[in-house]
Amino acid sequence: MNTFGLQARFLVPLLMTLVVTAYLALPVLDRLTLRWFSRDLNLRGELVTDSLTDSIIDGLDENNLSRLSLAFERVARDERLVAVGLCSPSDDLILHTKAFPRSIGCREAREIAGQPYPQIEIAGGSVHVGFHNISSVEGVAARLILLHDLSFIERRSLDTRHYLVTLLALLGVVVALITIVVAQFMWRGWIASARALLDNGGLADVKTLAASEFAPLAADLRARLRDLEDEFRRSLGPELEWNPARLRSLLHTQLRGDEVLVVSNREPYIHDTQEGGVMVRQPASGLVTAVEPVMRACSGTWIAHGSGSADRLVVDAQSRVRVPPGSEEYTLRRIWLTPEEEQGYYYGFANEGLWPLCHVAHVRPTFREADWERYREINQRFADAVVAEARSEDPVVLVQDYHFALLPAMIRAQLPKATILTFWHIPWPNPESFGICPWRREILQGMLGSTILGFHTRFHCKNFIETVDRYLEARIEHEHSIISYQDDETLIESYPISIEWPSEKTAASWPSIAECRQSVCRRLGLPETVRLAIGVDRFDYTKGILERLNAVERLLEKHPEWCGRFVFVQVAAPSRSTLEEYRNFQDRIEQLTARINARFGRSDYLPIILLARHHDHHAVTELYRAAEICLVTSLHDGMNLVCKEFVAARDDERGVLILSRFAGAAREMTEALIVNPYHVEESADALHKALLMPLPEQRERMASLRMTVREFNVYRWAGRMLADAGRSRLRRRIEARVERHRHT
Ligand code: ADQ
Repeated sequence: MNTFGLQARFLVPLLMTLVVTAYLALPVLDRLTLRWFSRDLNLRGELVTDSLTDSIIDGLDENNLSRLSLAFERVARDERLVAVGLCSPSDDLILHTKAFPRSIGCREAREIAGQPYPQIEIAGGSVHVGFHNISSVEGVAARLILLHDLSFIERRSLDTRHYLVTLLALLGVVVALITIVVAQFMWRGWIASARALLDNGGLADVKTLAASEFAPLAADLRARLRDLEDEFRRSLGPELEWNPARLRSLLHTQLRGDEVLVVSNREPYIHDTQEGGVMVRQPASGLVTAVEPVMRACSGTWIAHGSGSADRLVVDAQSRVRVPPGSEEYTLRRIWLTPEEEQGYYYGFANEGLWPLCHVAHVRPTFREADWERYREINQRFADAVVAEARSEDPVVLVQDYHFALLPAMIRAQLPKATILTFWHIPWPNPESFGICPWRREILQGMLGSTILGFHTRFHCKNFIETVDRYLEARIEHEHSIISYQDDETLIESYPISIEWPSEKTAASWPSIAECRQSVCRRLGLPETVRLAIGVDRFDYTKGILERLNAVERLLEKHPEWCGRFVFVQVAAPSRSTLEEYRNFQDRIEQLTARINARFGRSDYLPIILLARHHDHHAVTELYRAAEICLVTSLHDGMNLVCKEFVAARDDERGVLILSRFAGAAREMTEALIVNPYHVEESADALHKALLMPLPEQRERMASLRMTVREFNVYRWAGRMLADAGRSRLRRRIEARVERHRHT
């Protein structure tokens, strides 16, 4: 309701009250004035009687009524006195002035004068009747009738009415004006306070909120707004929701069932020999988590490095195998690499060169000529595989990540009509940082073979465009984020990656939060009262695991009350362990964990539990649901999917996410406690705050985070990219048709 509505609500009853008051008050006022005037006229009558008494007694004694008559006429000249009459003691009218009405006799006059309002209507209007004794020494000598004009009283009463009505009207106007002014001020102040609270939202300092008189109101208001937003989104319903069905329909309508190929280094399923048999597992990788649902939806071909020990055993003659095991929804085409090739292309150039080059984590990139050569060769091998797998001249090829910077241009050289979508899963640095790469031009040229080049954030897009501007002769349309390089156009766009939102069936299959907690506590030998925080990562120096452990140590230093009550569980899957940097990193984490545990641990308590192994999806979900806090403290991260998985697992809308500002996810997940992981104090304080966070605030933040992740899910990520690809293909088809018409 706006301020006018508010004022109207107040003013209408006020005005009605004034009207009713006037309506009731006026008759009372009339009676009151009449009584006052009656009293006044009686008094006046007494005075007139006193002044005439002597003349009357003398006149009666001398029987000289004509002199008396003259005296009466003189008195009756008073404008308020209408007539005068004189009665004998036996009530006979013996003398009267000319205007005395015939209808009134002495008896009537006596009767009327005895009433509370002694008045009577005569021809000239209403008159007040006074009946006064003229006393002499012998007793009552006569009685004097005085008829006073009442019309002036009516005039005065009318005047008084006017005054009263004017006064009430004025009062009404003044009160209305004051109300409007006060309401305006109050409304503005109220709105400002409410806005301030709402702007601060869930991130407002708790103390400020508590201090504010609006705090309870703001909480209600926010809850109501969230409900309204919920209702709104629900009302839009499936229209907005991205799911496999919508993605499939998009593939069929916009890409008309065109062929889709995915290229990534990591394969989505790894077959390993174990205990004499073959077992299959899914690797711990954000990329696989993200792209797998897309492939399931469009049943294409996924080309990847066959890295499992039993991979060759399960493929056909063309190195193909149908996956996922059991449901077999798409084809996995494996590419074989020798250990030397893998060393140079994957560990060497991609992970010792490009990975640290793109992540600002203060680890120096290493560039070796031999690694670069391998990288080129393997990119070419994958490009050849794409061409071999393609059944059409213009397939849609999704190239994944920094292992294949050269692939887009290599595919373009063989399949010029292909639509190539490259997605760079890691950050893109600024031109200066990227400039230290000896093959910077080749890498940029390779990437610009793409039709569409995607990054997680606009910031990474901007860095890439500036890098091209710095090192290549390219035309850049900043307005449309399009780079034209050697006859080809590349659209640079941001597509924030996400996870597959768990279906109702999946969520229903999860054990309850209490069961997850019990099971995790039992497994780790913890009391169920423990306050649990978790971290889930690959062992990678960009993930900020050391910084996280330092924050836990600082928390226990600053707040010793958590000692014995708080446990941090770090799940870390070994990763790239053949690289020295990664082995050292894992050692440092183990040493730091041991030191902190030695410092704060007791015989029955360790503040940090390090689980250095891969966990299956079920175990990771169980941990997400058991914990109260999830710590994501990446020093630099393209997006980070762990934080989104944690939020998706919390269908109880509880739990607190602590998220690094340097993860791409921080741009979307603003309701998390955002921290700078380099600032140990800030991270420790966030941990403390998370441990103390009231349940309503947890719910509020978590509900909002869940809404975001649910809506911006992986199908949307893929859908937006594929829709852009569809538009680009349509445009090229139309251009080709126009071109044909020109030549015919
Ligand atoms: P990653 O660097 O691999 O991905 P991230 O996005 O956090 O990082 O994904 C990790 C995935 O592995 C998650 O699905 C997680 O559940 C899983 N995982 C981690 N540790 C595990 C463990 N010990 N056991 C089992 N599973 C584990 C890269 C970029 C990211 C980007 C993704 C997707 O570095 O910034 O978000 O690609 O684009």
